[in-house]
Formats: sequence, structure tokens, C-alpha cells
Amino acid sequence: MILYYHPLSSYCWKVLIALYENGTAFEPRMLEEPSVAEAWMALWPLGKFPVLRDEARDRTLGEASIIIEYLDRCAPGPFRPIPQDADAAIETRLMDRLFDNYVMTPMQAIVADRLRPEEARDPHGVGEARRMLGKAYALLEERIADRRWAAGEDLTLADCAAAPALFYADKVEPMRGGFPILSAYLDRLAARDSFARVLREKEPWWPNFPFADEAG
Ligand SMILES: N[C@@H](CCC(=O)N[C@@H](CS)C(=O)NCC(=O)O)C(=O)O
Repeated sequence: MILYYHPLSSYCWKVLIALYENGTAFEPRMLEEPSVAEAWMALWPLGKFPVLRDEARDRTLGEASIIIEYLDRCAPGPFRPIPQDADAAIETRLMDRLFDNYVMTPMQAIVADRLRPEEARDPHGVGEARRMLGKAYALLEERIADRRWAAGEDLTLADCAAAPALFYADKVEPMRGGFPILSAYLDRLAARDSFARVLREKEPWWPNFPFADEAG
């Protein structure tokens, strides 16, 4: 299986965590290479990554959550992203949506705004994104209060979503201080081998993150 990815991409981190949790063999193809970028655009003209290409089954998949479910079906391992129990599965999918839609999306909007030329920036939109992050932090702080991981006692798809979302969101709209439960959860994620590896691998690219100077 081939993963088209970039080592700074939050949605690619989400899939990498699942791959690393299970020690799944795959071929990483980094989008910095022009020939790789050309192949990726031909496979997925939406121009979004990650993209998984499964040559053996002739399948091309985008959307991080779907890629993770696909990997669970085609290359299962000890890490099971969706719990067997139906109620736990619903909670996992709900948490996955909360992290993608209300943490990742506003975080990406703030980062994208910073990358625009000064005259094209949108302070109103950035303000709205910051307010959404504040609301999401408050909701999540309560929801995970008695949980080790995002959906309960086991690591799931929801944690694959949470790790990149919270890591980057904390850089653009710091949560530490106001949200101790969420901050401690982010620390637990960062201590996990799979996510620690993702964070190490980002290092050479980190100066390209537009908030790197402020965020450290
Ligand atoms: N809904 C997609 C979102 C993927 C996404 O937004 N990826 C970002 C990188 S983290 C991207 O492709 N950015 C390039 C662009 O939007 O031009 C998923 O869940 O995988």
C-alpha cells in the first residue's frame, strides 16, 4: 500500500498514527517530490491528502477516517480503530467528527489565513474560528473528563483524529491553562509511541509551519 502524504499534514498524521500503532507495512510517498505530486493529483484530483493507493486491490482512497477503517479491514492488527460494541462505535465516530469538524477545521482556517498575503487575510473569519475552538475545547474538556482516551478506555479512531487536531490547535489557540483535562490528554497522546514517532518525523519540516516561531 502506498500513502501519499506530507510530514506536516495533520490529516496525514491521523493515518500515520493508525499505521504505526499496528506496525503496518506501507510505502510512504512524500508530496514534496514533483513526480509524486503529479501521480497523487492524477489519483485524487481534489488535491487533498492523505491518499491511500492499494495496488493489490486496485483501490484509491481519500479521507483519513475512511482510510483508517479500510486499513482495519485489509490489514488488521491489535489496534482496532472502531470498537465492536455498537454504542462504543457510535461514540468513537461522534468523537472523530467532533475533532475533525470543530477542532481540525477551525485550526486549519487559522493556519490558512496566516499563509495568505497580508491584504487577503480575513480577521473576522479567524475570530470565528478561534471562538469555535474555544467552544470545542470546553465541550471536549467535559466529555473526556473521566476517560483515558477520547472515546473511553481503549485507543480508537477518535484518538487518531484528536492527536493532530489538538496538537496544532494548541499552537494557534493555546488550551493550556484553561483546559487542564484536555491538556493532560494531549500529553498522554504525545507520550504514545505512534504519535511520538509522528512528532519526531515532523522535525525537519517544522520551520515551515507558519506559527513555528511563536509556538516553539
Ligand atoms: N477531509 C479530508 C481533509 C484532508 C485535508 O484537509 N488535508 C489537507 C492537509 S492536512 C490538505 O489536503 N491540504 C491541501 C489543500 O487543501 O490544498 C480528510 O479527512 O482526509
